[in-house]
Amino acid sequence: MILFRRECHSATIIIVSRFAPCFRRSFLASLVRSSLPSFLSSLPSFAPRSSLLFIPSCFTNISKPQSHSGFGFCNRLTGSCVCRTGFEGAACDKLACPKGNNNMLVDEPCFGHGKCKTMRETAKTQDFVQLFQEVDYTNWDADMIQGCVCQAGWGGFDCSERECPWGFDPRDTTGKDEVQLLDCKCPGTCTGTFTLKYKGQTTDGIAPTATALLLEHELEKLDSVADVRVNTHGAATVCPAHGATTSITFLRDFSRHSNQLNVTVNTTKMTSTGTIVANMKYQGQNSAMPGQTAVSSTKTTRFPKECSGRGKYRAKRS
Ligand SMILES: [Ca+2]
Repeated sequence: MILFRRECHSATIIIVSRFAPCFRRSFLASLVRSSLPSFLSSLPSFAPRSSLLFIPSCFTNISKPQSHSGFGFCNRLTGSCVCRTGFEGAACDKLACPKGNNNMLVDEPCFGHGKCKTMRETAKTQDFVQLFQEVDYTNWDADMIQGCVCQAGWGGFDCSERECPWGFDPRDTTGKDEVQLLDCKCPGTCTGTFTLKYKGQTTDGIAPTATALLLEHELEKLDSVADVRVNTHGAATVCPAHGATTSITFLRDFSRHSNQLNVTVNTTKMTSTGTIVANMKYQGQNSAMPGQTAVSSTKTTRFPKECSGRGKYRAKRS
C-alpha cells in the first residue's frame, strides 16, 4: 500500500509501503535519518507493529512498467541493463540491500551481519530475533523491495550497528513477570520423555519424574531462555501419576520481545498405560489439575528496553 509519495531532493519520489509486522521501526528510522531527516519529521505516528519501507525512485508512476523500471539504462550492444546504484535485477527492478564490509575488506550485503530478503521472503521468515510470525505478503512490491534481516546482536537498516542486551527496567517495581503453567499427568506405567519449545528452540527430553530444578536447568540450556524460575505446586515431580501444575516464571531475557511468546509442550515420545494430560496455560488461565492448589498464569506487564532503559546504546559506527 502506498502511503506517501512526494518530491524530495532532485526528481526523487519517496514511496512508503506499509508492510506486515516484520520490519522493525528502527529500520525505518535509520534509513530515513541517513537520507531524509526532514522527511522523517513530517511523518505521522503509526500504530505499533506497523512496518514501513522507503524507496527512493526516479519515475513518476509506480504502476506503469517502464524500460529498466526507470532505474538504469539499456546497454544496446549487450541487451542488458546497467542499473543505478541501489538497484539490481535483470530489469533493475529490485531495490538492492545496503552493502558494507565488516573489516573483512569485502563489501557484503547487510555488512555480512544479516540476510538480504524480499518483502515476500521476509514475511515468511520466522527467526525469533526480529521476525516472530509468518504471514503471506503478495502485494505488487513483494519481490521488488529488499531489505536487511539482521542476525541477533546486529541492527540498523544495514545491520552495521551492534545491539546491546535488552532487559527490564530495574526501577520498575510494579511490573508483573510472565508466568506460564504446565499441567502434566502421566498415570499408570509411564515411560519416555516430553519436550518444551520456546522461540523455535526445543529442550532435550525431560523425564516425567524430573524435578522443578531439572526442568529449569533444561529450559535455561536454550539460547532463547536467559533465566526462569520453575516451581511445582503440590508435587515433587513435574508429571506424576496424579498430575501436577508447574509454573515457569520468566525473570530475565536479553532480547527484544523477550517473553511475549508461549512455551509449548510435546509428549509424542512419552507413553502411559493411562491417559496422558499435558497442557500449557497462559495469560491469566488457571491450572486445571484436579486436587491441586489453584495456580494462575500471568501475562507480563514488563516490556524490555535496550540496556533496560538505563544506559546509552547504539553508538555510531566509527
Ligand atoms: Ca533460574
